[in-house]
Amino acid sequence: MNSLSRRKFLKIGGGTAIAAAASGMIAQSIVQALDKSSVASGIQKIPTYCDICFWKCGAIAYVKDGKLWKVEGNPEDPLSRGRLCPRGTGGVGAHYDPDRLKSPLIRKNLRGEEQWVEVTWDEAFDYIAEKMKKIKTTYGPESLAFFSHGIGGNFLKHTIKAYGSPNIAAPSFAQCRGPRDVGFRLTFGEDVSSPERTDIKNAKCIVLIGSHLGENMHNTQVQEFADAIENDASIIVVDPRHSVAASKAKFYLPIKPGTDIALLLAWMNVLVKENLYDKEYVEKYGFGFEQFAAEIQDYTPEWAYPETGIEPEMIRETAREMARYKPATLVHPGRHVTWYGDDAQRSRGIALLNALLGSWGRKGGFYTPVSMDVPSYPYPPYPKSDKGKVDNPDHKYPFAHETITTGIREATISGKPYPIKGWFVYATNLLHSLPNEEETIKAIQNLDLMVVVDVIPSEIAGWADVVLPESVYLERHDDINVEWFREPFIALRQPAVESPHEQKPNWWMAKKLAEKLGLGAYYPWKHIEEYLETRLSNAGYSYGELKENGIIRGEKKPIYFDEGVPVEFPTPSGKIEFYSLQLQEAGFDPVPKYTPPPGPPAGYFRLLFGRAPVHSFSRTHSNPVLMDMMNENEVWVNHDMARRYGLKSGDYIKLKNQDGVVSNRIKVKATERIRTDCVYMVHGFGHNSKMLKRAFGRGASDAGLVTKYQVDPLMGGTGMNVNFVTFEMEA
Ligand SMILES: Nc1nc2c(c(=O)[nH]1)N[C@H]1C(S)=C(S)[C@@H](COP(=O)(O)OP(=O)(O)OC[C@H]3O[C@@H](n4cnc5c(=O)[nH]c(N)nc54)[C@H](O)[C@@H]3O)O[C@H]1N2
Ligand SMILES: Nc1nc2c(c(=O)[nH]1)N[C@H]1C(S)=C(S)[C@@H](COP(=O)(O)OP(=O)(O)OC[C@H]3O[C@@H](n4cnc5c(=O)[nH]c(N)nc54)[C@H](O)[C@@H]3O)O[C@H]1N2
Ligand code: SF4
Ligand SMILES: [Mo]
Repeated sequence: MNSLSRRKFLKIGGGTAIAAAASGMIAQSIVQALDKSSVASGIQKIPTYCDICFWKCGAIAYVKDGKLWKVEGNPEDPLSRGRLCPRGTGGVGAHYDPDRLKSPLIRKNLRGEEQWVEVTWDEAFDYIAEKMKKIKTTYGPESLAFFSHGIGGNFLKHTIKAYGSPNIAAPSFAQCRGPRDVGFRLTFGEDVSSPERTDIKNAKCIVLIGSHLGENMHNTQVQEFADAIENDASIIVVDPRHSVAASKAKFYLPIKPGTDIALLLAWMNVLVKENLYDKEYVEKYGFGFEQFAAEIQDYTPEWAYPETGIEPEMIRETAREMARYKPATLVHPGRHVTWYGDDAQRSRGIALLNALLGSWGRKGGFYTPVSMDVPSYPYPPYPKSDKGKVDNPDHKYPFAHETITTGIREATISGKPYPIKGWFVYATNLLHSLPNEEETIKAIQNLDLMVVVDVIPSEIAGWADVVLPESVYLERHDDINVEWFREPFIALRQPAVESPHEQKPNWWMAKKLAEKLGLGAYYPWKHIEEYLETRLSNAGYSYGELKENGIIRGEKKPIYFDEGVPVEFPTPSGKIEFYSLQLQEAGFDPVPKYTPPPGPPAGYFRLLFGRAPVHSFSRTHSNPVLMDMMNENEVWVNHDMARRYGLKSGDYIKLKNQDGVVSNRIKVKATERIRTDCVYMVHGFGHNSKMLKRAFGRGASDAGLVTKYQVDPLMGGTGMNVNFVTFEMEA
């Protein structure tokens, strides 16, 4: 790829100079507009790490004359390699957002009415502590559940564990990457974790199955993807929509949505039949290969063609292309994989395909991540719960290895296996992240206590009894990030500026609340810096050095089997499980099987959704810098379909789903770049929280249309690509 097209790719996809300059300028004008007074003169550079998404890129915050000026990548940081994605660059907008929560609030009227009384922190904690004590004495401490997303939840999690609840969940499992991790665990005994252990930069062939890198802006992956493109890696993209990544592909396969298992089986069939797989690797490390080969022998490309819409010759050619570059062929495991409810088995199919190509543990495939050894803080032990967790009664989902958010929601509605009476929600907008809003609201109505910690008046905050305003990441310390990555390092988040109002950091809230609950013994430290210093000095590192540089890097270690990484597969057989007895014993298919997904009714289209490069989930639409770059979403409609419905790009319509739910108005994008059987929109828009002045009513919410979901029987993940929409024209 020439440098011009690389730049072009990064322009659409990446941490570009252009986007960075633009947001820097916008940020600067906001700084000037919002506050002309100057506190201190000169420029300070404070290293920290980003929190606009959960990738945790090392950053440097610039403070000019006492005011936050801009954020750039920290060149010392292995994740950002000195460059942030456009969202990270726009992170300054989080500090200057005029719609931020300013002080603790207690609900005045009914839940969800968004009527508040401003209170002091003391009043807020007294209220919460009293209710928490009551829940504990009446129902037991397990009846309070904690939802969080991201490293900021660590200290509150500690308080909740000290209080005695094991019910702690994040949407990153059952609404995101859970099925993938289960599929890989069942196959290799380990999961791909986050950041993914994908060796994108050394891959010679990369297969993306709905992983829309370039729109999905996970920084390191996008930078490595650009490197791979520059090194002429062969790219194969499978997506019903011609994504940014697809525009870089040698082979683009516009698959019929929901049929990826059929394609995976056919690919594996070709690799085995044509003897193209890594025989030596499979013989040495594989378990049950013969049974596996027998199971897949009928899944020919001709069989897969009517299911997937992908021509048999294309299936053969792409299988051969993968084999040509093995073991440096990376079939990307994806991340947000909760699509159709058969997701753990689809992910297992991806794991098996990688196993045939010998890419696990090999350069250009999956490396073995390493980390520094930093012991956790020596806290007193937590109380034990006799009741156990509430989310997965009788191990209904036998392979769930994390807590299922929607399982807690179900228990909150039914009161079974035991009642849940309190929700403590930290940094997760459950109304946009869990499927079926109505069920979430029904659960909330059963609660005696609902607390939300947020930085802006999000939809979920609107349903709280108590809202606690947090300092944004550029104003606070958090736990250190001891990352598992291709090289070991530790990163520090530390404040660059003060919070503008009454906002406080999570660690402060967690400690204060614990003290009000009589759990002060769990907080032997006075300030988080004492905690950080203890953790680092116990590990033999200098907190002073970390403060100075933001990053401490360890020595590089081997990360591939050929470099001496011990070859271990922590599965029951100790090998790569081509045939899974674990699955068989639990009553599931030991090798994935394909069941066609129900298609859209006449006049309806499957609703698909994904990411925009400049926004994170539903959390950045109040950020003035990022909203300046994109302030509403569009619905992609195939241009022939658009013509049939008399629609053209720029028209506004509403989307109505199979259950009669109608969205906000949304702009049409008529395009050749999507199949005729589906439509696509960016997730996270369509806010209806009244206090979000800039974001309110802009674009439509995919979450609102996701009333139906298909639960994964292996692990309880919620497949959300099972909703269908039709068009309602504007009158
Ligand atoms: N319909 C639909 N549902 C989805 C997805 C989808 O694409 N479509 N994606 C799924 C995926 S992959 C994931 S990972 C999840 C993500 O789900 P969530 O993590 O719930 O993502 P958000 O909706 O952005 O909610 C984040 C909340 O944290 C708040 N916040 C931001 N910064 C801070 C902070 O510093 N402190 C505090 N206390 N709060 C903060 C934001 O204002 C926002 O309310 O959603 C899943 N659900
Ligand atoms: N800018 C930005 N980047 C982000 C995030 C963000 O909020 N903003 N969030 C991060 C997080 S937590 C996650 S989990 C990831 C999510 O990003 P990814 O894991 O890369 O992708 P998904 O959101 O699962 O899928 C979206 C893509 O899948 C395609 N697709 C839909 N149905 C099918 C199907 O049946 N088959 C195939 N083959 N493809 C299909 C869609 O057309 C779309 O291109 O992004 C991460 N990166
Ligand atoms: S990927 Fe972007 S938003 Fe996420 S942490 Fe890195 S710079 Fe921040
Ligand atoms: Mo995610």
